[in-house]
Amino acid sequence: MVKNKISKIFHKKGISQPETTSKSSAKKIQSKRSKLPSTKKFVAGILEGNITFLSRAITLIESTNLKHQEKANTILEQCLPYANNSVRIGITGVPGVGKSTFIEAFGKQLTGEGKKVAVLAIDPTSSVHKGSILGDKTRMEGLVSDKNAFIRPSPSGTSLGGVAQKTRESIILCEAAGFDTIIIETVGVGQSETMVHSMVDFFLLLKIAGAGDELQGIKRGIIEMADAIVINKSDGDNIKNTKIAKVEFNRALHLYPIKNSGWQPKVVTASALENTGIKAVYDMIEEYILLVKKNKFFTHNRNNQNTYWLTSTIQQHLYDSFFKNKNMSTILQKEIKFLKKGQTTPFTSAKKLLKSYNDKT
Ligand SMILES: Nc1nc2c(ncn2[C@@H]2O[C@H](COP(=O)(O)OP(=O)(O)O)[C@@H](O)[C@H]2O)c(=O)[nH]1
Ligand SMILES: [Mg+2]
Repeated sequence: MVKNKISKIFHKKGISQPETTSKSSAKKIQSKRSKLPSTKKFVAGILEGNITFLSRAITLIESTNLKHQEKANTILEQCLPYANNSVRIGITGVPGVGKSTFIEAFGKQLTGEGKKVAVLAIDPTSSVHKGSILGDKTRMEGLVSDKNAFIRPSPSGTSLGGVAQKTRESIILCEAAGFDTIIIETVGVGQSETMVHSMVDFFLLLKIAGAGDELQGIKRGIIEMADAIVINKSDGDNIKNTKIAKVEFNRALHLYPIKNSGWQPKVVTASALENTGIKAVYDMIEEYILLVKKNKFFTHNRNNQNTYWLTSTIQQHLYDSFFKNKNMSTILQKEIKFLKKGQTTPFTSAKKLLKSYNDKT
């Protein structure tokens, strides 16, 4: 209504738009905003657990601006000695399974136990479905307003690999800021579960019963990765179905050999909406952490994950540097032609291309 009134005024000739903020003060605000605090201030702020500094540092990590990235790297390096002291939990499941509702209930359980929780999301579709973040925040209302919780949606418009790196770096900052429980949420799209699995200590798969997906549509690899399956929406008429699903999933889990962690994956039923089974999930993860700290798998796994990220980053870099190189792509096209004519073999061509790449770099 108000908007209409204003626009009528604007349409009358001779009446100019009233200035709501003076130009000079707007400039002042802008320059203040664009002026970044010093790295020292950033690090001190993060170590004090200051959420504003933490958020801004994560924004630097996500930035495509080279100067920002450099600053982010220095901040990261200085925060690293204070990181690592947390339990990292990955949560995955198809859209609608109840991840956001579950994280709200589970997060409240954690803060209720005196923990500090950071929730980071990896959503390769987030650039397309920006609206979902809004929906998520309303389902995590309690957690959003909890001072011991920090929620950060996935950066959009980046490749999955890019998001993964940024998320791993954000984990370090959250830990340095004193968050002792890090939840990484991902929607079951593409390779995102594998990504999340390779950066967490405990991997939790959310499912629902009665959707027929206990028998079909399950990506085999995901069940294999799971340390626990939570059958959500175990409430109302659905309780009976979830009990049946529990038996089926238990049977499925027992088909796999025991994990390197020494942990036998478990199936739990829960209702995120009615807050049942949430404490059981909490206790189960505590039990798991006790076990893997005792048998040293915890550290072993994190070391393996670090090595994996080191080598996979190099792989990605080499791949890009080769395939995005114009010279190489010209020679590659030529070799493909020879290959089609039967004048060379893939291996001879590959050797030739690699030699030419190595000679030039
Ligand atoms: N009955 C029931 N509904 C739930 C439960 N958890 C979530 N839902 C509902 O399922 C829908 C999807 O939940 P949401 O948390 O957004 O799922 P997400 O897409 O996996 O994040 C919402 O309408 C929720 O209210 C539950 O435990 N029981
Ligand atoms: Mg959600």
